[in-house]
Amino acid sequence: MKRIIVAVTAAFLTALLIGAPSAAVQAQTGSTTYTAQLSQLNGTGSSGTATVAVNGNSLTVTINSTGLVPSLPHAQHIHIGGTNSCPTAAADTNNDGRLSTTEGAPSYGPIEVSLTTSGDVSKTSGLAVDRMPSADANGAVTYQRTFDLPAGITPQMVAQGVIVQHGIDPNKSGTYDGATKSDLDPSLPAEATDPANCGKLMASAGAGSTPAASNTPAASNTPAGSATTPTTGVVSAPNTGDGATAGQSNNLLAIELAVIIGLVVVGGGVATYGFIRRR
Ligand SMILES: [Cu+2]
Repeated sequence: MKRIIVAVTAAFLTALLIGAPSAAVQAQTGSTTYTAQLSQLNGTGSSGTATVAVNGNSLTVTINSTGLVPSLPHAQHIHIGGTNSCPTAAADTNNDGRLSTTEGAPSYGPIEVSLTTSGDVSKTSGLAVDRMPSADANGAVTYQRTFDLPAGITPQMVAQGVIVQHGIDPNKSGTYDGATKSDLDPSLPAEATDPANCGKLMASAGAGSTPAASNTPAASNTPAGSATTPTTGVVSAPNTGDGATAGQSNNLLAIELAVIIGLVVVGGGVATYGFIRRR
């Protein structure tokens, strides 16, 4: 009788644990985080990191970048289309020594989401520089905003997106000037709209990816150390559904899956042991 109880208990435990991973994944599917490492275009030396957390129709975009023109606004967008990639210098098809936004379009496609600080985020706000973030006196831009996707843009499209920040100052005048006019708006100098950096959004791997953890100094990003509660990993899954800390959720998910796999192995061992003893 005792052996039967052991075997039944082990079988139940195993079944429970096998069922657990799907429950844990479901608790996480509300939010997906994408990360882009921003690299310079037009020799600006600019770099940075952008994260996009997608939660249903809502996006939370966080950008921290440096090397931009100090104290000037920088138009920034999610471009979608082309080959969904960042251009190289070879994209300067008219060989004038600078890469215009249009010349980069075969790589990153058109503007689809305008990363404004307030109001409309559709492509029609692409050059709304009065609602774009300004770099600080050191040329750093810090941006975070949560907003709903503009009409016609799906989360699947965002997953293919490329982040681009615009505004360069090759003549070091400290302002957007020069005789060359913008390919996007002839009333603006080209410097105001030429791309300064670019980064392709990539799905943040569930395995506690370092990009997601390192790029949000402004957010209250609790380090992964706090997530080391292995024995209760499955039980704690529901409280990680908070979209604002999607990177953290990914870390928790990875830990939970590791714990679940471990428990399944142990459960299987116990079941096997009970089965052998029964014979
Ligand atoms: Cu753009």
